[in-house]
Amino acid sequence: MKESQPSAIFLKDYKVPPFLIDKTELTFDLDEATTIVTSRLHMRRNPAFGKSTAPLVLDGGEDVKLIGVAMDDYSLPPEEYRISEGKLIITATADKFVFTCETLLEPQNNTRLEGLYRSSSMFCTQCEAEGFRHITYYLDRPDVMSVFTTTIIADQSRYPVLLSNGNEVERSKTDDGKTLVVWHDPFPKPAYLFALVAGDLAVKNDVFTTQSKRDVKLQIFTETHNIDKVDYAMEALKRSMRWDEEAYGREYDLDIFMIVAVDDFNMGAMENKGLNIFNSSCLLASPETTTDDSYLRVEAIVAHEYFHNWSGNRVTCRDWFQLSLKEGFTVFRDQTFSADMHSETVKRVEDVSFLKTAQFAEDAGPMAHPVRPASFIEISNFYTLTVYEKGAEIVRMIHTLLGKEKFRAGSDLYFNRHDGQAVTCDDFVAAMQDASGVDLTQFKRWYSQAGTPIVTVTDRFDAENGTYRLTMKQDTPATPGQPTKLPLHIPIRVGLLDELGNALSATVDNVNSEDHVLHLISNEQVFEFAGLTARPVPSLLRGFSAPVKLRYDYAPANLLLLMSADSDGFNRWSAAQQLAVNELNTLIKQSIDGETLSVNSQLAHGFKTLLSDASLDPAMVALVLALPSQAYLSELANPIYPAAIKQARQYLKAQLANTLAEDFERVYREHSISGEYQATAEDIAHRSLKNMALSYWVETKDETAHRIVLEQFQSANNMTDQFSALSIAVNSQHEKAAELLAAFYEQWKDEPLVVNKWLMLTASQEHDAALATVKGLMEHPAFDLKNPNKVRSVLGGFGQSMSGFHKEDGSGYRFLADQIILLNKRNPQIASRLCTPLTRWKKLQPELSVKMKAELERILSEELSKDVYEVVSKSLA
Ligand code: B3K
Ligand code: ZN
Repeated sequence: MKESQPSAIFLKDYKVPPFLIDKTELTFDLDEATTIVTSRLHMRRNPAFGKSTAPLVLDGGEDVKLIGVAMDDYSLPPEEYRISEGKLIITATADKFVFTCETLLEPQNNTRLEGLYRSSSMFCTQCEAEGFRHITYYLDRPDVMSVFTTTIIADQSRYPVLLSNGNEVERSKTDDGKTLVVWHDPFPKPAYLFALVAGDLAVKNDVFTTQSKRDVKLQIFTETHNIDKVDYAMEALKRSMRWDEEAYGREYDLDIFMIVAVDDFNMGAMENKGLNIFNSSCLLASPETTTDDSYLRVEAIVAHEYFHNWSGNRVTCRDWFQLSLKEGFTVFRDQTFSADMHSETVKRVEDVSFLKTAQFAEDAGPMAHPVRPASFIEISNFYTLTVYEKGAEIVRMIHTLLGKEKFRAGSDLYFNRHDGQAVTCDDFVAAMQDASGVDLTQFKRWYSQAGTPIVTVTDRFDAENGTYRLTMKQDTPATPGQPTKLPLHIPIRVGLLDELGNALSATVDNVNSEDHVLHLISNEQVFEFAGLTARPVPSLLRGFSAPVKLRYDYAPANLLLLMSADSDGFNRWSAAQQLAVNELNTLIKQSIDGETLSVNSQLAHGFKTLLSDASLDPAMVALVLALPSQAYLSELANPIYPAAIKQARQYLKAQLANTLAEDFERVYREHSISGEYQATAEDIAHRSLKNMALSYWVETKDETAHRIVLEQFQSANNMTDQFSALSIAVNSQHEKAAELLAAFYEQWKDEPLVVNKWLMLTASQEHDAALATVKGLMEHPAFDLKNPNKVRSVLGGFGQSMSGFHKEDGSGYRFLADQIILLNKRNPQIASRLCTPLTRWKKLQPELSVKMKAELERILSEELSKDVYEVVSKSLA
């Protein structure tokens, strides 16, 4: 353990910066061994800070070597500045001055992948949140916005492409024959949006004409061998640009928009002004190598990063506590975009399913924090599902409370009022409130209160006067640092059905409708529906109108009714999930108690109806057929018995398969489409239902089904079908599974993105030798500890495997802890992310819980990065 532990910083301590940087002039002299960065900062004291003689304190990093410092071209002798804990401090400064400094970097040794680093043969950058300080000394905080001019000097033959933000304004040759390019970005921006790329790259060009008839040059850059895989991303970019004009009235501002794909990247992508940098896994797509899911992901991420140009770049965050200001809003924007491009209900189900599995688990664990955290040790740890996904739910609730038109008026006001500013979540809500007249005072608690509220509903029908009453209670469990909670403003969309499933109109507060938004604002409240002749079946929380856990004691028959007849597509799915969860919980309990598993499955009836209804969207049918995942069942369980969850789920799947074997076979055949691959909603829907049906059918151990898996694997003309066949073979423990895995690797070993999928599937297998398999993968030629995608595939995949990770003797936990310790220094952000499965130790069955805890303690006894220290120490607190 370190002598002194890293300390937290607090939102309440926020102060405006003492200095401003009007202009930033950077020169990069790039070279393989050392890169020299010269920065000239045109600075002045910030009038908003008040009169002061505060010293100039610039952020830096231990990996930055300072060559020299000057003030207004006077070189400072060492006694006139000092460096302490990575910061450069100059005590005496004028009110206005030009600060110059020269730093030396070794990008090739940068394994943290923040700041300037090498990926394959190129140079690239990642500056959000605090990466810029690893390039040069700076006021590295988002409320310091500056106009950047960037000069890049490099060898022409190795780095013919030299890119930075804004527009290229100059290109020449230096005396020693190198290329010199100057980029200028006219929009003031924080340093986290700075980017630079240099390499020998191929480009795809296109043009987008904006609504005001300006032509914007679009460019996507990749390594030469990948340039044939960017057409889909380019089309997605143009769709995003058009959509943001139509849905939000937002037009692109610069004359050029560039995207670059890099292989080594800590996350998905980055919205640098005019120069987005993408993890190649989130940009490249081709039918042969990319699954439908990945196609949709490429489209969503291209859109997300593009939308940041307004929600994030033109209007940015005042400080990192406000991260959800840009992330929650932008996720909401990309979710709505994808819904508009495909199916609204399918998209909603996918997003909610993810939220309920992963964000709810985060909100119930030791790292639980509000959407606007009050403190942090390392900001990189707060790019979380809470900030992103729950943050998006908050914006969605505002949309529900305001309605479409007023929400648009609110977003217009927000963008216009704050263009060019660094603002807060409060400013966002104020704009929404001012433009709509809707009071959001209590609603704002969603930003500051952590934890998932539990809403418990009971009901009573009064036949005499035809009223139906819903009593709702809300309760948010305690989270670290927040023992007591205040009531939230929770919008709950509700409809009523008669016993045949017809929608009923009813009157609430003098409004007669088939669909009501109820405002739950107190700890307990009663809502009365008038004008009914018989007891209705309630359809609660339609569209998942709030990120809460809903508790209402539904009879199985009513869940079946909702599943087949509710007018709200989301709740049809939700009812099926609830039914499946109830049955799985019965089975889990039997398994824990050592009983023989058996269940009289109502779900089978629901599935039967669904499989025979040709009028339904096949994508929705596939989603309803998907049993709750092991991860979701773990989130619901307390304590978690991993082996019981695995066994129960396998049992139910096999039982449903045997009951409905003929239906699954028929549906498989009906939805097998031929022809050229297309990533359209319609074709994706058919493929998803077909492959879901096959995954059941194969469980019957029917020979035809087994043969069809092999045939589909061999003859598929697209990765979705081939990879589905492979996954089905692996998950059903098909006798040829190992052979197929080997053949798949042989076929695709030269396509790194496909190999990543293979690594993930291999690492997440459920069998006794799972841990040994993963250890083997770490030695496999396809594995590379330097590449985050590979680490995520293998170790992330492993963390999902009930058999490998949760081995009874704790060896799975020990193995993961070893890898975290190994990666802690090399790449702290990735190491910290890998800790997530270990943070659940308190919820595990007692024998496993102690073993997991011991591994966390072992990690904590090491010399740790801030990133890993924060997660591990909070988990043990
Ligand atoms: N803003 C970036 C995330 C940066 C993460 C830094 N650790 C991508 C995005 O959310 O669009
Ligand atoms: Zn984002």
